[in-house]
Amino acid sequence: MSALKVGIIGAGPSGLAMLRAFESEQKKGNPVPEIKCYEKQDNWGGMWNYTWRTGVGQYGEPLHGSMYKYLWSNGPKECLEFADYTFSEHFDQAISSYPPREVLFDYIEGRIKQSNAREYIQFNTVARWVDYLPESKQFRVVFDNLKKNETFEELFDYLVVATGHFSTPNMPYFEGIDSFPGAVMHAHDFRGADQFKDQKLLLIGSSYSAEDIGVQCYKHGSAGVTISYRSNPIGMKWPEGMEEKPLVTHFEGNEAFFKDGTSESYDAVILCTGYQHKFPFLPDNLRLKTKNCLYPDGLYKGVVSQANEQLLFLGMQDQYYTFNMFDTQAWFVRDYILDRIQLPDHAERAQDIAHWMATEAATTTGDEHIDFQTSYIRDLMRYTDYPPFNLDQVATMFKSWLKDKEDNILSYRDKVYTSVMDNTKAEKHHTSWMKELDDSLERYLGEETLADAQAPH
Ligand code: FAD
Ligand code: NA7
Repeated sequence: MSALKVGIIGAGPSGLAMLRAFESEQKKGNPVPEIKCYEKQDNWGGMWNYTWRTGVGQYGEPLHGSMYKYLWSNGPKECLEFADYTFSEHFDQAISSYPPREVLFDYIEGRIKQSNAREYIQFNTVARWVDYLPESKQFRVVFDNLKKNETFEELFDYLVVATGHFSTPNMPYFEGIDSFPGAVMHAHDFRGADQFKDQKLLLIGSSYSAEDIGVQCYKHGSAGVTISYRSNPIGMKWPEGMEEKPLVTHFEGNEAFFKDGTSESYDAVILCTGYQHKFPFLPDNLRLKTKNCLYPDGLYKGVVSQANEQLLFLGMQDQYYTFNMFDTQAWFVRDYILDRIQLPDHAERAQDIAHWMATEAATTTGDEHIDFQTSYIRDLMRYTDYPPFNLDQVATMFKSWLKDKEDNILSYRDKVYTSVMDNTKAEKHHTSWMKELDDSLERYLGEETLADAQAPH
């Protein structure tokens, strides 16, 4: 066993889940393969590792981070909780259900810090190119040590791609946008609402980014927020100052024209038009080619590549579930690599994938999407010893979260839920979300309540 070499690309929540899965096996005294993880940023945490930079990083590499200031969890933390490391264990106190970014980063880090995982990770190192060598049945991966400006090669029997898929913007063109006089950016480059105070904003797209960036900008004092949708409006009860319009047809100067024949002028445009699954380090025949969906084509059990069964992908689905889904995937991949899970043949795997994809295609509502991803995780969990948890209860919380948002998009983050891992009931945050302008860990865990902060609304 010790001869097997496993390479992991990316040390975000998915890559760290992979390290944790092997560590849990090691702790039982069982042999594990030789593991190496490579991360292009200078720290772990993936998206949760906030950066002020946009465009390129310190070493000229396309920047991974799409995270922004004042981001508070957009779903209840009880739905993403690790089954083997609870929020109560980490914080030693009950906290609210929708913590800010820094608090979630602290939680992610808390679990992995319990191990010596850092020793397995080479930071500031980007995967540049992968070849499969059929003679030795290994992957040859070329890495770039960004700090040293040096390339090097490694061979692996299994390659785990955990590079995320909310990093490379999807940037559609709208006629006239080239002459728009104000700021035009993609959500990937949005770093917080500050610069948009007193500005009239146009957001294009109607999913999580548009909803969350729109509400954040409203909260932090933008003069108005219009969300322009292509297929369907988000459909919340927006407060005065926020509205939805059908898709932009074109721009003339600072004026945007919409499909319904109306037009309006704006100070800035933010494209919340989603991301591309992008794997520039993989040759065409090994690339995962998919849109953002709950069951990408070509991945058996959502993780094993049909193109090469030694190639594994983590976290490539659109996500209701996050951290605990990455865990269940990582545990599955671990047991597959350890030869405890046998794959059916290629055709049977294709059939299984087709079945899941057809089931997803028949879903339309948010509740159905949640049920679908719940079934997916339940299916994965049958195979491994990842600590079982009450998935039905998590699905119920997700559905209730959808309803909370519909009821009031500005106050849903004040709701509290109960952990299915250890029954801890969340505490209300000391300040309502709309009034809380400080998202630091220190302020969040502190007890004092500032006199109603000077929120603009
Ligand atoms: P990532 O977190 O993206 O990590 C991938 C890692 O791979 C990165 O560290 C990256 O640097 C590294 N990498 C990429 N390419 C290479 C390469 N070639 N070589 C070496 N390393 C590489 N989820 C929630 O549960 N709750 C939320 O509130 C929430 N909010 C979000 C807000 C935003 C703005 C975004 C973009 C996502 C949000 N998510 C949220 C989803 C988030 O993507 C997941 O929580 C999680 O970060 C995914 O983990 P991952 O490890 O799969 O990918
Ligand atoms: P999503 O959830 O993939 O959504 C992308 C949105 O962009 C969706 O509403 C699309 O509309 C819209 N889109 C895509 N292309 C276009 C064009 N050409 N014109 C107009 N609108 C377009 O990405 P998000 O960034 O919202 O969320 C990703 C993650 O980031 C998520 O996990 C969050 O937690 C943060 P469609 O409905 O397809 O017509």
